[in-house]
Amino acid sequence: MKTELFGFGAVAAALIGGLLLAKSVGFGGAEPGQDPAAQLGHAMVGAIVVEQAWAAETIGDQGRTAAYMTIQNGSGGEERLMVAHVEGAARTSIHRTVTEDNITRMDHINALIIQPEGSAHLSPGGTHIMIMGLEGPLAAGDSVTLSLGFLEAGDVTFEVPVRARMDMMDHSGH
Ligand SMILES: [Cu+2]
Repeated sequence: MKTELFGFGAVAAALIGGLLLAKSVGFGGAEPGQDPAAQLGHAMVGAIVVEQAWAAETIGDQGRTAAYMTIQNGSGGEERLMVAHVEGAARTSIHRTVTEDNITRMDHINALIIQPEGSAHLSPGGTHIMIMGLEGPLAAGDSVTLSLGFLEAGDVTFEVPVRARMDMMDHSGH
């Protein structure tokens, strides 16, 4: 009698557990990759993974800003970011910030090298995608369409969120 009760309890527990499991699996199954907001600023092409990409809001009507991101190269060979383009911008180029003798300037670089199994971090005050000649202002909450062209992996186009400038002490001009 006792064992039967135990047996029933175990079956009931398994049933309830199974239902809960089925429900949570079903719930989770509908989510991955379906939420466009979760994909903002993320892209994959070939062995390249771009993460946490964002563009800074514009200041006034100067029509220029910069985009930042982490680019991971999963291949065993060197990769190069050759070109970038932002929809609605006249010009987009790859810049690095250089400080010499307390003077900070931006240098255009022809290609951003990403080491084999390495990554490149584009961040305020460092290497960035310079966006110039924007048709209109960009505000936090907007998004822009960014295209990146890699020598080996090819091209990828994705949406990048526009965020407020977090570092107001950044003197690099954007
Ligand atoms: Cu720049």
